[in-house]
Amino acid sequence: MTNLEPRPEHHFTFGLWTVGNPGRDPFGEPTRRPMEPRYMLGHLAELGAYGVSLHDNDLVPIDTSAAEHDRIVADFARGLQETGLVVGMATTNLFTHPAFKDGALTSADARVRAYALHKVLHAVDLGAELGAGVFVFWGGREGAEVDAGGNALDGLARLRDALNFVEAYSRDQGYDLRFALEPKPNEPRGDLYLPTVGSALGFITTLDRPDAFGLNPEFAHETMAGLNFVHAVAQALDAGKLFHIDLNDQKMGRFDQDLRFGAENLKSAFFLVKLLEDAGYEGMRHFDAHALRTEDEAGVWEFARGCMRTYLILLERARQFDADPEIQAALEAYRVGDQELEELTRRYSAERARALKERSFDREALGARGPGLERLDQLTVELLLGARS
Ligand code: GLT
Ligand code: MN
Ligand code: MN
Repeated sequence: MTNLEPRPEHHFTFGLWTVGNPGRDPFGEPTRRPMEPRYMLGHLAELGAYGVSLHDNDLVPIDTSAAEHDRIVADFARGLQETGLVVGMATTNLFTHPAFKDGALTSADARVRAYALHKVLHAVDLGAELGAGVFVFWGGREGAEVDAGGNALDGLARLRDALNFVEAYSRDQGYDLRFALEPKPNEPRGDLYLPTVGSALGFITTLDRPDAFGLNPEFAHETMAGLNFVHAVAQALDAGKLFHIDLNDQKMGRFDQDLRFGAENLKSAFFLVKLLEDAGYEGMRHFDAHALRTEDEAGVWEFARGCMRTYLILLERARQFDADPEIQAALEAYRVGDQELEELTRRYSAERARALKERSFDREALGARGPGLERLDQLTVELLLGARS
């Protein structure tokens, strides 16, 4: 094992709401005491994190006066300076207050929409002031339990207007912010709008400035929908839209568990780390998860340390995968090249199309070939289990 100590250059960040999660669930009261933001900064810095992310109200309670707001923000900025941590991402809490019970930016009530937009503009100011590079939109209340209100289409139009408004405001202020949509299929609403990475990618193309918007996909969210998170991230990368990522874990088909990274689907976590690193992803490795409700504060820091260690162990395994001669030979054998055919199919021309149509193929031989995936996958499993070191 090489050095598994997290370092700032790994870009590991945690939401204030993640390590600060007090262990409340729909059936039970909190099991842990709330922690002050500055206290969390100290612990995260000690563990080797690079920074934090926050909702407006993770730092500044919703009913704070303007003077008190400035004092809280200045105090937090001092904490950042002292610990060397940065704010990687900022966002707005548009889901806790009852005003948002039937949607925020997509609400059918124009007053709620205006209040939500007002809250986002202030959160954008806060994010810019604290140096966040990415601003996230997670539409936790943007959805419905019943469609009798007919909001599905109108909701998208309202969301589009709001996102365009916020982006134009940010540009007008000269802020250096990129915006990232975070899809989720359900919870807390019965159904959320923009449920998957694919839906969000499609929606972004309808915005005034699609270049300013990307994705903040979350492992748990695609998994809840029964989708393959590695594939979803690959699609976001392919579109140049992976602005940020929420790393955690999740059993398929359950409530949003936000488990410690790698706690459940180790193999997917491995291929995800490999994908991010191979693609040269430069953004934050952001953990949006929390300690189990069973845990005390010591368990919270174990959880945070565990997220980062598992990422680094998987990163080391990815390098081992690349250097393992047997695995590389199996991969080489899996990928069958054919220079002539590749040349013929690379780019359309009338001549190539004609030549391709005239070719005959040995369908039986193609169908008879075993690509060796059982062996390749078993080698991967053995590597992950430490049986190949
Ligand atoms: C909330 C949610 C997360 C989002 C956060 C951003 S808040 O905890 O479960 O997935 O990323 O608003
Ligand atoms: Mn998230
Ligand atoms: Mn989640």
